[in-house]
Amino acid sequence: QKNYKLVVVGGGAGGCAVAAKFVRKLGAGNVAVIEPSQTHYYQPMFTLVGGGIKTLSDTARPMKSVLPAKCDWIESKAVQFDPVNQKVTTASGEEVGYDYLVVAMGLQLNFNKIKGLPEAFDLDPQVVSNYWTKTVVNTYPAIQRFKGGNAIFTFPNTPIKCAGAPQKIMYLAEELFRKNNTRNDSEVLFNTALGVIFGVKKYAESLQKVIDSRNIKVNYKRNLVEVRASEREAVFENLDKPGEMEVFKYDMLHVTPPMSTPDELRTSDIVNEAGFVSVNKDTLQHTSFPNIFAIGDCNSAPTSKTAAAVAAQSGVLERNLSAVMDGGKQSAKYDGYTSCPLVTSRGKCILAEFDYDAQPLETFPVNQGKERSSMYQMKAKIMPELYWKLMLNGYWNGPGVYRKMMRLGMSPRKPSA
Ligand code: FAD
Ligand code: UQ1
Repeated sequence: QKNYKLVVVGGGAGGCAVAAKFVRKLGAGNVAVIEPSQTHYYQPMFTLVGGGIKTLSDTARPMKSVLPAKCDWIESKAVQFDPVNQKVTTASGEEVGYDYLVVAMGLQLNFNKIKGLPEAFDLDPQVVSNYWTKTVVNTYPAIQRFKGGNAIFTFPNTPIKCAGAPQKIMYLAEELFRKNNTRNDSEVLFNTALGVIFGVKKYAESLQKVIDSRNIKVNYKRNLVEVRASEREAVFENLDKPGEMEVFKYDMLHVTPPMSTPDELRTSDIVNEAGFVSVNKDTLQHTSFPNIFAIGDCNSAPTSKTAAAVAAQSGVLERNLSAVMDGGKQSAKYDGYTSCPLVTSRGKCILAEFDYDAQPLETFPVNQGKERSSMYQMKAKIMPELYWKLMLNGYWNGPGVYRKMMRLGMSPRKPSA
């Protein structure tokens, strides 16, 4: 059995950032990353791939190029966690011991929880999903093939990553339908398992205006349970009347799948009842095992799951895990910061930023509840650079410091309109 001072499970957004930070502290040979995938994807760009603005290869880099050179890369899946004996077992049967463990395994897409999926992706090219690398490339062609009828966009009844993404692609598609002169012959529907359009009042109000002005129909408490590709029918359960089904005809269907933590994690001893790694929401330390921390989509911190949240968490985790390693007191506290750039058209974006209390926590000295081209440029041009160059190298802890700087010399409280 090989032993490391620190083992990081997952080489995604959070895993790379944490590994980079700690290999600087602990030195070469002391940090290992367990990660099975050969490719690292910048998932926030999938929205723009589906919208025909970027390509899948724009989002991809070889895993080797993003993992810190001084870390050992264990190229396999973690399949078993033994927190008592401080080791992780991989799919290839290797046992990896650790003093400290950081879990950063993200979320698993559960298309198979919907009857008729994933088969419908192969049977009907008008069934697509931005969430999966195999299907994100089909979204734009499906939009361009659409000649009218119902275009349905779904939101599942589980926590998901980037809760704004299911509607961002709808806005991009609706705009293309107008360009293609098919909008008058079509209905654009957002069938969501939720009861609100967005969890933060300020941005929900902004989005409702977009929805009204663009004549989009929202059906709340509708959960996709089946896709009948041969009939082009999508079956939704009415969550207000459990067991009652409603069938919608579709001519294009964008599916956001139910999600959970990966099976290997969900069935382990380090998760809560919902399957998320059970952490203290302020410190990100495990609630039972002080030498375990978790970052990002797979942890139990009750915030909206985004790369922006991962960035903010990475700074908190760095300080607190360092304190634990050095025998000091944990001093950093995560406020739940998360951000969702709500792209509403090619060139416009509402930049939502908020905390655990669903209160806006905006970085820029403008009203971010408005659709802005500056925020679109930030999302499309600046964010990718920031992600690849700073965040994955452990140099981006979110915009918290800049937010505080922007406020200096300005009014202490931002006017809300
Ligand atoms: P991930 O980055 O998903 O990484 C998880 C890693 O764990 C993966 O590399 C995976 O291979 C690995 N793994 C899985 N199972 C195992 C195992 N058993 N053993 C070892 N490794 C394993 N965020 C934003 O901030 N802004 C946006 O605009 C935005 N838009 C999005 C749009 C879409 C369509 C999607 C899909 C996501 C979007 N996100 C956005 C969310 C963002 O991509 C995620 O929140 C972020 O990547 C989470 O980081 P993570 O490290 O927790 O997980
Ligand atoms: C962010 O930090 C981040 O992670 C790198 C994202 O993911 C790509 C984001 O989309 C956003 C909006 C942020 C927040 C950063 C700023 C400058 C507001």
